[in-house]
Amino acid sequence: MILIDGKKTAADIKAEIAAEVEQMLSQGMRRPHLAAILVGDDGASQTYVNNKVKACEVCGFRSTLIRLDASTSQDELLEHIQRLNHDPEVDGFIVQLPLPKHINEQAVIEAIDPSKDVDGFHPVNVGRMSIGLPCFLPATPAGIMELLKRYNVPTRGKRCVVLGRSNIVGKPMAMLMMQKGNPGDATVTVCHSATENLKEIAREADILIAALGQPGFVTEDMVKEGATVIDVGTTRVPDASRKSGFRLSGDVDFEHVAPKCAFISPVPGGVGPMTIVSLMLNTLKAGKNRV
Ligand code: L34
Repeated sequence: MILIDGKKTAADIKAEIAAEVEQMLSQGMRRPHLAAILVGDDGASQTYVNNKVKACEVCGFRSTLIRLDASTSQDELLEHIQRLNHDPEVDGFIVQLPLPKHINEQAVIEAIDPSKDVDGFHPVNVGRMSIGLPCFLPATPAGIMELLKRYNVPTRGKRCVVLGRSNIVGKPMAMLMMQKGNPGDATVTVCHSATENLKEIAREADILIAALGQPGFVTEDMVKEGATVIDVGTTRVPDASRKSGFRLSGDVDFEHVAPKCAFISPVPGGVGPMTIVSLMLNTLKAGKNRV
């Protein structure tokens, strides 16, 4: 069993990005600049956005964090987005999800200029990805593709099963795994809450990608011997023995599943850090496109 170390891989890539930024600066280009909008005070979102700001520092990027109160109206948020769309000093920006219930997420995503949409959530980028055109790839699926590539996990002709059909992970993940190339060229099945015989389907997977947000959902009996298992779940589970009062739980029962795997990614330290580094790669690309 080989442990897929997302934390180390992300650190390696950040060092590669930092070196590239130094080169850009020496050529008279300016630092890539990422802005992030965080609405409200959800604990997990704050952690993720803080990690993004820290990653910008490591990469040598400029970053701007815009914190808005949970009561911010949709119109106010759209005004911030318009300002960032038109700010020539901002290369790319994100609006951290989820948003408070009174705000329409889709309207917000569609307001972002696709050329600054470093989350890759705008329909223009989603459409371009689906037909293999240059675009910003969504960070979590892109990070998983990078892990499969760097660990030389065979994907061509392999059976890939994706658990979950969200717009930000499941759907784009399936799309990338079926596309031509390496990693890619896989035969993909997507399972969701209405899937019949999910266990049997999961057991056929050479590559199993769990993105449901249900702690411990993937048990030993759902995994084929020698499979590669990628755990996307990061759910905060109450844990009185921790100072924070919670621990992070993946969608995979790691302890019992890991011994059966060729490769497995842990939580934390697997996909999460790669999500952040993919955002850094998109920001680097946006910065280069803009100069
Ligand atoms: N707009 N919203 C937008 N873009 C995104 O790409 C995200 N996502 C998801 C939630 N909402 C978003 C993230 O940033 C999930 N996500 C994310 C980012 C980072 C981490 C996990 C999820 C992460 O850093 N995980 C660490 C542990 C962090 C902790 O201590 O809680 C890990 O090792 O898994």
